[in-house]
Amino acid sequence: MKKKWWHGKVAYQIYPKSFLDTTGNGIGDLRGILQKLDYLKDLGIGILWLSPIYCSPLVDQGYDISDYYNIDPLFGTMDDFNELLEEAKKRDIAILMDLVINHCSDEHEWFKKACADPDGKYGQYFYIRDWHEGEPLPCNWRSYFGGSCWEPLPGHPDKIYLHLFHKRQPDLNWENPDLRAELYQMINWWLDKGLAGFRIDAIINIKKVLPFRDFPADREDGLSSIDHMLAAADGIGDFLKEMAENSFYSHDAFTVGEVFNAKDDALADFIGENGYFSSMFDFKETILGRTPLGIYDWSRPTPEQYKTAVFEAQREMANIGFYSNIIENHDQPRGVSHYLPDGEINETSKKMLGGLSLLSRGLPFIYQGQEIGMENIHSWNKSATDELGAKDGFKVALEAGLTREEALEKMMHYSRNNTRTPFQWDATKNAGFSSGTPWLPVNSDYAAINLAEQQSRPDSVFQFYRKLTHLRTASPYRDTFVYGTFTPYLAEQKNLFAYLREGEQTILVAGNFQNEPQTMKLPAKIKAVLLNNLPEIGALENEVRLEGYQFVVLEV
Ligand code: TEU
Repeated sequence: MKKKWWHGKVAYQIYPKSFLDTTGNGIGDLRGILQKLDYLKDLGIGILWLSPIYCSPLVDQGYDISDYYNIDPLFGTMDDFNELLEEAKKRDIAILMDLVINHCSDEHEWFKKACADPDGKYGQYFYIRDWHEGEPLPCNWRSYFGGSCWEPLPGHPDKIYLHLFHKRQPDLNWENPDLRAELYQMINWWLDKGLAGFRIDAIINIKKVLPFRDFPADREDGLSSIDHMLAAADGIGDFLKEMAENSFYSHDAFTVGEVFNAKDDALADFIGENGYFSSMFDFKETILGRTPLGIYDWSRPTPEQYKTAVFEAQREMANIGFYSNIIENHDQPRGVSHYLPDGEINETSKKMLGGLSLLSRGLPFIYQGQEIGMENIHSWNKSATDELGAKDGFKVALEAGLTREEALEKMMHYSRNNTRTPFQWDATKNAGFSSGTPWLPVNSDYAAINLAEQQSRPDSVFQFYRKLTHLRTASPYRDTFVYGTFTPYLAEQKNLFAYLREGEQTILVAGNFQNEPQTMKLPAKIKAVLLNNLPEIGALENEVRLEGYQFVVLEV
């Protein structure tokens, strides 16, 4: 495998709106990120992904871009951004922007021009169709945020346009070479500026089944999940290859795709040696327990299901490339609140979950706040359902017959706002995030869970994450963690999540994913204990006794 500059890094996702507010307007900003670069460096971070900071009406929190070439004044200026690139470079931190090119905002000038003249050049940048009241729609696809994916074109009662996400996020017509050329030009503009690469949003959606047609309805609304369409769509590779050849390859850019619905045999095309992307997120664990009926019907995975999904992803990518590993992002519940059983979420179990994820093969991404063990929102407030996904989920749940309380409880767990609450810097007002009123309330647990407290305590979750990143980036074991093989260990032993990383050394990584102790046979004698989330380890000649949620990293 050809070595790449990004292989040995640990990446970190910033959700700028909720990171650090330096102006007092309740919204995080670029100067806040600048202030914390040293903090991130100290944490061992080498790649930073910023969720969107482009100009946007923020209908979908920046995933609706109205100008790809400018920074939204809410977040700062282009000068701030240039300074961020420069300061990050000094610290050997690569910056990634979010590339949102399946759709733009309805406030983008392309869409405005398309509305002004649907038959002109910009009409071809979108999917616009003639339609008259009473006629069937071109297809019955359900938009991700609920309802039909067709909406009347503003100013044209006899025309409609396609939006797979919110109606204020019109889909871009990738079949049009002029549109594609315009996007590549924009991508190159950012890369020429010194950007290291991109996280690529919802990219699988760019290829539509054409001509539009219905798929089997999967809910009582008579609509069909986009998933059916994606499974039937062929030819996305031509677009992705063209994009890579026109922009990414020549810049040696790092790209990580948000790919939920890739076809089973497509992994090598996506992230293999000359793949479309450098990496893509492993969402095998993310989608566990989800059903097409809606959030109200979703259930949480057991530790065994979680382990099986990780092992499957590891097996699949082993000889192909590197997945990017996460336990959460800005669209998911907090990983500790989702994968650890209720009542068993504590610092020991949080360290175990983080350790299992960060030491797997692949590129680890830490989502802001994960390194201090931030949790889901604890008690309901407006913020839990005040986001597009949960808002629709709530409506669907009520339609399915759940009571208001039952529906709220479900949304509380899955609301995307769980991970979007402000970063908890310290125990002062608003967790030190803002001197004003935060755009989204701070999690009520901030007095107990905050960075300042954890920085001063050697056995904190934060200090444990530092040790994890150190093992991967700067220790004598670095190459084994980065390039070594991954082999499940005692996979059949219930609630034991263990694997071997083998390279120059042999390392056993093991977590006891339950409250009860259990014994684990050793493959060989322990040469060194590299990490342990408890003060001691019950080691005998051929086995170790692991306490509840104990996590150990052993050279054997
Ligand atoms: O998410 C894309 C996407 O497919 C999601 O709907 C995903 O299935 C779901 O969130 C999983 O819980 C991306 C962004 O990450 C998200 O924040 C945006 O809302 C969306 O694209 C539209 O740009």
